[in-house]
Amino acid sequence: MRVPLDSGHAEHPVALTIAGSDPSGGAGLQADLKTFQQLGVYGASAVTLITVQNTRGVSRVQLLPEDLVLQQIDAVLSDIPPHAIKTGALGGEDLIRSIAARLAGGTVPLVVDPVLVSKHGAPLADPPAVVALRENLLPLAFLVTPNRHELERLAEMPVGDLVEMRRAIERLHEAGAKRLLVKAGRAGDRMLHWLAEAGKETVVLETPWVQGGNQHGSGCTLAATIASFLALGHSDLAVICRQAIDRVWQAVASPRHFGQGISPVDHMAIESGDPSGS
Ligand code: PXL
Repeated sequence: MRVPLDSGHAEHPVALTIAGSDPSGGAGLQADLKTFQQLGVYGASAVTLITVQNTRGVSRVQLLPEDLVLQQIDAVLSDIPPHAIKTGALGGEDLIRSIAARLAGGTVPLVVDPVLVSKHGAPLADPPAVVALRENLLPLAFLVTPNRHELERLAEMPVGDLVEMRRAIERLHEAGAKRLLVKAGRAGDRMLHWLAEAGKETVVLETPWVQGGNQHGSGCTLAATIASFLALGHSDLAVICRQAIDRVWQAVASPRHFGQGISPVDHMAIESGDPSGS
């Protein structure tokens, strides 16, 4: 179902991603930049870590020095002020705390995709980094977009059923995360996301379950789509999330596949342009 978005305001919208590099182009900052571009948003990026991977797996993860990452962020912020910022894989505890200090007090919406492992299970954040994410970055976020595993790690509790999911979300609200879009899981032939805002009723967003499909980078792409809509000036979060899930899952279901492993999201299949129609 298509829901019209409210009309945007940024004439030349800009989004900044602070994320890791995926040379296969499916996830990480490459996914973010393609998504921004596809949706009519100028993309800037600061690289936090470099993975060596393709669609079949990850063979190396190299964190970049803290000062190098912070200098990239400063270079962009001081020259091309973004209308939205998105974070992905960030690296270690110290870097996460420093990035949070840089972003604190900012006025543009921040979408935090709390990436902890790659699609193939390679760790992209150690336990102290998870604590730093929860303590320092989540309270700054306009929206946090965990999947179930990330929710479990951030809330430090198992999430085996919907009651536990609600409790884990509550814990993250208590830790300062104002809004969460949780990839809640599969229910028959549907996939469910929960949009949870502290003090409000949870909104359940459904999309058809895609068997197989272009799943590599789907989380990054969803968060980047939401960041794009925010950069474009849209503000109704329930509508933004519904539109983003709709469009990303069309690209997951696209018949165009790449690579020999888990195919990346077909970013070119994301329905483009400002969806407000105005
Ligand atoms: O999809 C999560 C993700 C984020 N960032 C980088 C990745 C991955 C998954 O592989 O490699 C750099």
